[in-house]
Amino acid sequence: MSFKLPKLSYSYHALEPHFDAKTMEVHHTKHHAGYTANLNMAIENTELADQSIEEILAQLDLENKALRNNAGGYYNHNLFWEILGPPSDLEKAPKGEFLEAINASFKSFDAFKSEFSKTSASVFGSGWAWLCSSKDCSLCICSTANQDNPLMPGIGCNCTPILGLDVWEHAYYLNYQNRRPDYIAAFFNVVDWGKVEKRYQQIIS
Ligand code: MN3
Repeated sequence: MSFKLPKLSYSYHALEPHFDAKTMEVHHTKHHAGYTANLNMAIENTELADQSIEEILAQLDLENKALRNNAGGYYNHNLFWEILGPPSDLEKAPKGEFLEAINASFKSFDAFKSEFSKTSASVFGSGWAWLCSSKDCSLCICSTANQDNPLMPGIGCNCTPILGLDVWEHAYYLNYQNRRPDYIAAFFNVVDWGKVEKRYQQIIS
């Protein structure tokens, strides 16, 4: 079995003006495709070849740099594309018991956005910011370097990601240059909270 680059459920233009089409296309067809190809090379003819990406990440040897970077890069981008959507066709805010969980963990949705933005802006160099959920319904924000993610053992972020923001320069430099805070603000216009809630429900159920 080998991993496949997922098709996006929207066009490269669909997230404009927040995420531009050229960045989306290069990000998906070059960066994500590269992680996918290199992940497949790293697991070829090993006992990992029949495992799910979650299984590979859960038992990852952090010293295996090729696997760490590319299994992480593959999973992280899958999640990233999944929770985005065209601004005209998405749920703009959390609702119901998911909103209650956000309020319980962060006081309010606005306070969550502010803390998540601060964490994203503070990642030094390349990495990701995450909103994670535990089985007890509590939520937390954390960040990881490079293509690491909270599913990797001993990474210091002990829960399951339901939303992630790529803060590598390749995710925003064409449109925003060095203005990462503007990119972070734009991100919130293209998050589909219905998709994030779906991931939340899978973890707590
Ligand atoms: Mn990326």
